Amino acid sequence: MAKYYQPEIETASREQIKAWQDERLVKQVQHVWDNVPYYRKKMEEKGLTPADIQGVADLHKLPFLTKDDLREAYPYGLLGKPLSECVRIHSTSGTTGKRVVAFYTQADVDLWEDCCARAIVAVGGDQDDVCHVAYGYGLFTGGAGLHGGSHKVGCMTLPMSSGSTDRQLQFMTDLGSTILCCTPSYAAYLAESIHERGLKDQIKLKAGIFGAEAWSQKMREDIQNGLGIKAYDIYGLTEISGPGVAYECEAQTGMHINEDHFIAEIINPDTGEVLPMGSKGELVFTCITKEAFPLLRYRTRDICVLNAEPCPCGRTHIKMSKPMGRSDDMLIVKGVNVFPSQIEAVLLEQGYPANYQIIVDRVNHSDTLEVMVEMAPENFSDSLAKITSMEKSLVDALKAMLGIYAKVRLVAPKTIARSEGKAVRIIDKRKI
Ligand code: DLL
Repeated sequence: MAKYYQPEIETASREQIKAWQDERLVKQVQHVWDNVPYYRKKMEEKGLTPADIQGVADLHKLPFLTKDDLREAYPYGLLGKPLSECVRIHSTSGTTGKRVVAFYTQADVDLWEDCCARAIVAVGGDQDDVCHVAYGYGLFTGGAGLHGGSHKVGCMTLPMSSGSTDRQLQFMTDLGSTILCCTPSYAAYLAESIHERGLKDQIKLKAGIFGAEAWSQKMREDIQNGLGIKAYDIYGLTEISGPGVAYECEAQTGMHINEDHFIAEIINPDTGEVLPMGSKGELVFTCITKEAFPLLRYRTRDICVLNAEPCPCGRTHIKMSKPMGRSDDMLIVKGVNVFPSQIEAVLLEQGYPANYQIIVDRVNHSDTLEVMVEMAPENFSDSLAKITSMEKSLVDALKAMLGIYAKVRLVAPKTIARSEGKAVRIIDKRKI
């Protein structure tokens, strides 16, 4: 028997969901028009006023927002409420000086936590569960989102954050964690560590809520077998709240989008044209209830497919597939967003030429990042000591920029093959 956190919402009729979306969109457009001059200007440039948006059927008229807009408007340009009414920020792993910073009022935090609570209940969670949150806490939304959702459901919440595997396993066994929330790659690593230490009999986990990075069906099977659990997907992005924008139910066939808060569209990433249900394209979200960071038609750059078929679980909200890739060059490495431009900025700043390759792989379910870079002819050296010291300072500079370790391999000038067309900067060997 399926459980729902907010049954009247999660199983509402399609007519009801449409009525909510129509009404909330109209209100939200007025809110943005009145309070976000940056977006008002974009609407004016298209000759639009709030009167042009009478419901979801008019959504396509509104201008898009992109990550570039967020950077241009950084930090307060898209704020929809006075700072005195905001209670929290979260941020994505950044680019040079300009991270994406998202703001929340208390109502925004509440609705986000409701979304995460729905995700926890959808995997069978209730007040008797011990919810082990091993997503990072801090600016990243993973820890805070699932933590808040777990509280709302009434689970015993273990705010573990990421890392310190020994401590994770100790609490997991001593306190009997039943639901694990972390990135799929960390779940796979925990499964291996449990196996190596012969702890499987002492683990009480029954379900896991894994997201923030791409993972395959094969990885799902490995985690399910390794931990003896059911592994569920969860999707979200900082700009739209964080985790819980969409979540999987017991059917494990795509993630229900919380359509009472977010309207999803699929567009052709090249033309911006809205595509019919079932087409593959770029996912675009419009927030219809958020106050402080009310993004309209935000281009996620995630490529996926929407599905409006009825779900056996009884939830009526449409589902999105796993993201199948990106329409930009952002890489997600160990759950951290990495743009090649960030790496290039560090290399140039340190006096290297822009001849480099970024090699991403997944070894034992964990991502690795390597940057192969040519030394400038004037800095070329074949002294091992000098190369090691140069590599170390690049590793440190990259860590400061990206927040994660990247292995650096310095090579002699002209080693990296030149391309006649677009330079091949990224080699992603992960099979996902
Ligand atoms: O990753 C929020 C999150 C935290 C989601 C914990 C799920 C669990 P950002 O750091 O802003 O936010 O990164 C957002 O991560 O645009 C996708 O490309 C990717 N992503 C998120 N969830 C999934 C998923 C968080 N389930 C970006 N599968 C998004 C594949 C995902 N990619």
